[in-house]
Amino acid sequence: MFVIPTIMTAEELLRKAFRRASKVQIRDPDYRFRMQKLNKAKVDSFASVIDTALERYVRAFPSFDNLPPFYIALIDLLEPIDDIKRMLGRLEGARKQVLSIQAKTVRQINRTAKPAYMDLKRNEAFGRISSMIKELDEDLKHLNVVREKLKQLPSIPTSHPTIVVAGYPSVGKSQLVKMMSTADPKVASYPFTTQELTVGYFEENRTRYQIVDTPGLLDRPFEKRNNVEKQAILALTLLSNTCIFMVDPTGHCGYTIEPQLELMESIADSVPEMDLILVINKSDMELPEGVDKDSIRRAAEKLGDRIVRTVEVSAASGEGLEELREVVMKTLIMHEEKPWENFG
Ligand SMILES: Nc1nc2c(ncn2[C@@H]2O[C@H](COP(=O)(O)OP(=O)(O)OP(=O)(O)O)[C@@H](O)[C@H]2O)c(=O)[nH]1
Ligand SMILES: [Mg+2]
Repeated sequence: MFVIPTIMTAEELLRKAFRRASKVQIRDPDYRFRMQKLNKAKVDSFASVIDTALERYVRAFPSFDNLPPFYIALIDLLEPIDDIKRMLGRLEGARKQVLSIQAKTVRQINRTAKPAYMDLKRNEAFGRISSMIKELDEDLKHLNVVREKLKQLPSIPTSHPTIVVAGYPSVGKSQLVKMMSTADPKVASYPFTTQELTVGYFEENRTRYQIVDTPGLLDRPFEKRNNVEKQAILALTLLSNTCIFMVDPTGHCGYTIEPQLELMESIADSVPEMDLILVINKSDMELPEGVDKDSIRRAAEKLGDRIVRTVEVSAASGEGLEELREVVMKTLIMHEEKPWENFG
């Protein structure tokens, strides 16, 4: 998602600048002019290595104020954005100071006829710039760590109507995303789960709809989550307004229906921004004794209008998926909040 070049440490950066400055050569038969040109050129090349590197680093980071809220929320979890901004601000400040030391030193060298004074001024400039860069070392190292973290961010478009899929393990979430997608689902990393998010797409009336499978995120009661996980889940609400909550009433997933319905309530309570579509999966299979679909529907009715619809499907055979697709599109479009319209 965010491609940022490797950030050199202060020592590496200075070594590069000194190496570049030491290679400068000037031809001029006049000794004084030669020394003048040589010293100016060395200062210029030294400063320019640092100027270029620092400018490149600052520019490579995203401009945080223009990012979609989904990414702002995720980045903020990985590393407080205010801290990143402060570090980048110090890099930018140092860069400007380097340029002003450079300009001042060149003027001083221009104004003197004494080669010894030129050397002195050049060395002074090198010294001042070096100590400034050394002071930046901690920021440079830290930004390199931030860079690694930003690399883990998922690349999920924020401009398509989006629905997320929740439910206990093995209820058939991935199967559903696969069956509902017309194109090959994409895989995106999500820094807060060991698994990767699968993102599927289908198109209707020239609109591209996005379905996000959330393994390891929305498959346990919200209350049992640590803070970072909670925030990571809430970030999904900045992408979507509706969640497919899938249950498997057959027990083949390894869980009875009761804890599954409790999880649904827990998500409805803890994530008030999200409406839910209850999907009862594996309609091609027998129900165990004592379980019937009407009682599941009744449990859903307890949640009132937070459950916009209940649909029975078989993600394996495809039964009910046409209806589900219609429900998904309508729900996304009718919802007041449309996160994907805020940012292109
Ligand atoms: N008979 C039947 N099997 C299904 C159906 N949907 C999914 N399955 C099977 O159920 C198992 C679990 O399906 P997955 O799609 O991997 O479930 P999941 O919810 O993504 O599981 P996790 O990623 O572990 O959370 C697989 O063996 C699927 O083939 C269905 O409608 N009918
Ligand atoms: Mg899965």
